[in-house]
Amino acid sequence: MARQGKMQCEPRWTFNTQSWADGKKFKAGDMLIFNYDPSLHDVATVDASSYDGCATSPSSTVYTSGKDTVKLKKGQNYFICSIPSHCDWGLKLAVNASS
Ligand SMILES: [Cu+2]
Repeated sequence: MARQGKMQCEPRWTFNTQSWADGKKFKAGDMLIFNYDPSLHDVATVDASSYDGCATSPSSTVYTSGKDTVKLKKGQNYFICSIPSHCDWGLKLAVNASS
């Protein structure tokens, strides 16, 4: 399906959310809006190994406002919740954005 302009999407930021992006097509510059209870979760950008290992790295950006807008970059974009164990319980998301 053709699409024009930038898309805004709101991922389900809760446990076992990995499949949220399945079947969705994203482009670089699209916005993901993370809506969640900031007393429960945060959103951290991570690289592939940190995504697999459920750990943030010094290069991670951690968002904590509860309504955080993140612009997708080209390629794989990885997000986890950095609260201990939450990523292990599936609060993680990988989104592939084409150019
Ligand atoms: Cu969490």
